[in-house]
Amino acid sequence: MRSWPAPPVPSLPAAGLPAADHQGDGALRLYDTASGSVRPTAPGETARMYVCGITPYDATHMGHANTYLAFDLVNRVWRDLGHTVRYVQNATDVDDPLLERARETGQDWRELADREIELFRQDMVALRILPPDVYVGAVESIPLVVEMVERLRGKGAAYEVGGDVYFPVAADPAFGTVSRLSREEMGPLFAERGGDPDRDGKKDPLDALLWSARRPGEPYWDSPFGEGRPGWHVECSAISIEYLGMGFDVEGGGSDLVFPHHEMSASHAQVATGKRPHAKVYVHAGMVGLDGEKMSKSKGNLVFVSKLRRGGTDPMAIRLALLAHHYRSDWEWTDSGLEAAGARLDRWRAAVARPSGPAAAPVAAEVRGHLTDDLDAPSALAAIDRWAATPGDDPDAPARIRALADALLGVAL
Ligand code: 5CA
Ligand code: ZN
Repeated sequence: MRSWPAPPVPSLPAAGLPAADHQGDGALRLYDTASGSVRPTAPGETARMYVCGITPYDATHMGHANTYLAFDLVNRVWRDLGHTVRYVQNATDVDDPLLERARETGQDWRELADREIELFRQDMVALRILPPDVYVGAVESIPLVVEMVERLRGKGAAYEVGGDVYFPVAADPAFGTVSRLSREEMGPLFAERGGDPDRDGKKDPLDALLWSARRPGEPYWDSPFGEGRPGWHVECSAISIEYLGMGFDVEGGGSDLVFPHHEMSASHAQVATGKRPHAKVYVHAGMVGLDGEKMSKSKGNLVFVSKLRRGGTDPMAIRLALLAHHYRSDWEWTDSGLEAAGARLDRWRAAVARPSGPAAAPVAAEVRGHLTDDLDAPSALAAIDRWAATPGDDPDAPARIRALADALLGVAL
């Protein structure tokens, strides 16, 4: 599938040491859900990242934008540290919610998916989110999924229930190590997030669907285990290991994907390949809400990026409104937050239009220090606020701060 065009990224003076030297201190450190601690990432020259993409049945809302922005910071910080970044993202372009929405609204599911993916691309371009190197849909990845299910079947890690194929979680001794949840905690989340704990014939209520048998009126594909379509978790397992291999640096998504999605994807991949781990670090962005509830397509309480853009909101103000919150916190979208971001954008633009300002190098060091420390964007913004509010006589500083905000924060001034 087509990705989207990349915005230019200025390279900053005195950017990081060669990537190979970033073993500890200088490295990007991120909170890892699986270990419950902040850990250094990407020791190698190439940093490899997989981020779960949208299910394209509605437009990009602020929750999505916040999650993709968090991983855009990871991408930008790694590049600044001298890494080459290999970034892979999927789009779940066939799944229950998409087919339901298409049915309800009388649209062709493929047209709905294509249209929403195109709108997502435009939103990502407007927000200056760096594109994935591989942007790939579930439909075009069906041969990979079939191959993966075959591998699992070959290892005795798949069984049939009425034509559907399930993954027995008992096959993975490491099951549970991504989310670190107890079985009691897993049950309700599994049911809430697409699982079917009560299905008769399953060996364990938590066993996950790998392949869903053909149902009347729904799209299907042929496979050695019958006509049907892929389960959700196996889509991200198959795509991530095809394009990144096992043990890639970061797997990312919103915190609603910790369990079951990232847990199951890791288990499928680990059992199919006999290797561990699926990802070295599992990183999760907080949930953005509106009026006390998680913003979600199913709840319908949405603020869309495209709608604000059409109303004339500067996408850089949207970006700053999101960056004002730490990526791991749960927070509520408000009009006043957006207004404050617009005012900050005006202040920064006025400050970089000055003939001179305070020296840029200490600000760059501060911004880098905050971002490498688990992406502390709010503190990075505060450092630029202080620069903007202080007079100075360095004539090079305004252009340097402009490049700094662009390269590391993705904010074009
Ligand atoms: N296609 C799957 C992932 S393979 C999916 O979860 N799609 S989604 O469209 O529902 O969400 C896309 C991304 O946005 C996911 O990483 C999800 O965790 C994140 N996300 C969804 N809602 C919110 C929210 N309210 N706040 C923050 N992130 C969110
Ligand atoms: Zn996913």
